Amino acid sequence: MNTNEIGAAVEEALRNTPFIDIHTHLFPPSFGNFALWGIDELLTYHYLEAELFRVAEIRPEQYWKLTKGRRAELVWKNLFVDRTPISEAARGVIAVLQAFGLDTTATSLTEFREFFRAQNPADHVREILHLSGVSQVVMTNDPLDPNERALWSSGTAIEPGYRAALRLDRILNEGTLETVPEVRRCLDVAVQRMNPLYMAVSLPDDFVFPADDMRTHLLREAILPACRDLRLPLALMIGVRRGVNPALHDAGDGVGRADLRSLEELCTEFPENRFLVTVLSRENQHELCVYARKFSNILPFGCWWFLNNPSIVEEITRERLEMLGTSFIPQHSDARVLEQLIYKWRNTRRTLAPILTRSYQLLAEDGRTVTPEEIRRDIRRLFRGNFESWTRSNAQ
Ligand code: RAT
Ligand code: ZN
Repeated sequence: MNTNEIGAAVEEALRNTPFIDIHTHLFPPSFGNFALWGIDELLTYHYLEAELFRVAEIRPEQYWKLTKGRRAELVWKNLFVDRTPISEAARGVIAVLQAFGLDTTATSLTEFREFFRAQNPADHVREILHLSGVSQVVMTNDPLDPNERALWSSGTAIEPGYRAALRLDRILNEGTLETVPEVRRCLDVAVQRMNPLYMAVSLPDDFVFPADDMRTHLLREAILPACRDLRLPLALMIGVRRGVNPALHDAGDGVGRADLRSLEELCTEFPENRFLVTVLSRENQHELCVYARKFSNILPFGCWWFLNNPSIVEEITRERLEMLGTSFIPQHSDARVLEQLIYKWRNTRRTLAPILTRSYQLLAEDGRTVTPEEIRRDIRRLFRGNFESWTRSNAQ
């Protein structure tokens, strides 16, 4: 294949491979208010709120007193009417509107609201998954959220396409449960109810393991033994600094470089556990690749949150391909609002196409031409197979 043919084969494989979105904050329609969709939710996404506070007159305290509808209108006016929406998060909303044939230059939200109100939720989910090229989304499920717990314990049916992930932030970062037996019982009950694909925790930039603290104690005595017994990977999402500017609520979290020697300690002490790992700091990306080369129980995943911008995704993905071949998971969406799947996955495909093409082209120059079949196999592995093989013991 020549360069053009390679490029076309890569694009074809990216387009036709149904991806698994391994980390989102989405919920199925049966979860009622947990399931966010539509224009008001899209515009009040905290990535956009952070941008609003940079330019609008309004102070955060006043903003939070407004209704969601008013907040959405303010975001639209400030970021989409008075300014050109060229940031990643703003352009994403434009891409969603365009996907539905809506007027991206409208000055009011009326037409958009009418459009979304007219959708049947279950059909809308099916359509969005189809448009996004995603076959399955993994949720973020908090076993200690009373409202969510009520839904799980009443056996609420879950629409196809959604799977659970058990999120441990309250247990490991807030110390809500104190003893090892309490934590273990909570995990066993939650796993029984949710049938999660993995457990997950976000960790601060100053995360240290081992340390003389509750987190180390619970990881060692409760969480990692439970993950091993239940054959579930633990996703470590390292490097978030919560509440750097608390007035901004969800938009107020920041990032810091972490000391990944803690990861080395974890992998050495728990060689039978599997760790899905993502790091928020750009400065930690190369080290993560090096650690993944030392410990086969690390599977790097995603370009998380502030990293999910084409320039940075490109850099990280090239580095990972060069250092790890296809043994990583390039991206997750982190979508909170259903329709975000459309733009986030479209952007990922668009950014990855030239990177993969270039890798195959270099390989061809060095003496090995790839076939379209091999390209499909690689892309399937990156966006499905690697995750499936790590979670197989727990697949549907
Ligand atoms: O990307 C985000 O939406 C963040 O607010 C976080 O939710 C982060 O992804 C997380 O899972 O902690
Ligand atoms: Zn997230």
